Amino acid sequence: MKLYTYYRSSAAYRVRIAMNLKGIEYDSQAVSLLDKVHKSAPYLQANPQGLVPALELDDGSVVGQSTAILEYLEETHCNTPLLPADPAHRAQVRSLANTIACDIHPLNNLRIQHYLRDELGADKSQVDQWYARWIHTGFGSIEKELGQGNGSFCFDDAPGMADCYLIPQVYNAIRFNVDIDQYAAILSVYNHCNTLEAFQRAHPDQQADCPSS
Ligand SMILES: N[C@@H](CCC(=O)N[C@@H](CS)C(=O)NCC(=O)O)C(=O)O
Repeated sequence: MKLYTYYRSSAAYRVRIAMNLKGIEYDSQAVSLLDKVHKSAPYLQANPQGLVPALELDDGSVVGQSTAILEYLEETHCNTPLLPADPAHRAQVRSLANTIACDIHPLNNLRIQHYLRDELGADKSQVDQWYARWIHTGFGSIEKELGQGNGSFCFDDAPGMADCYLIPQVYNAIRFNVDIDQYAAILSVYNHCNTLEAFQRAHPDQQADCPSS
């Protein structure tokens, strides 16, 4: 399979973690958001949504949307499940993942930041304020949910689907200088997951398209 990815894309980072946890080999095709390659005709032909990531399957078809990709991988590579067996537990994990995928990430996406700045005239401090607002709203509830856990992973004692979403979102919050020191449970999971090779290999700094300086 071929993953259309960008080193700093947190949605692509989710998929990289999941593929590593599941031991799936894949080729990477870098799509530079900085150079607007995601809006180029060849990429739009492969993925008309014009977003990263997208996964080209073995039959040549291309799937966009990280959640759809993760569900596809979960269904086709069930030997290493990232969702718990119990339906109520699966719902809890999906609920955590959706807080990030639906309630944080789409509000802070690159195109939203561009829209705020370029079309609504927001300055940098206003965009930063917007960004931090939605991190704090989402992290506030996630922190309470994780506070009941063991501090190693989002759910139970193994890395799973919610960790695939949380770790890239924490990375982004740190990158955008949001003060997240108050979220002890989130930081505990973040630090623990980052000791694992599957998470380390998926890290933006380890990607072939990461600039050397
Ligand atoms: N809901 C989509 C979001 C994908 C997405 O927004 N990707 C970002 C990078 S993390 C992107 O391609 N941004 C380009 C843009 O905003 O123009 C998913 O989960 O795959």
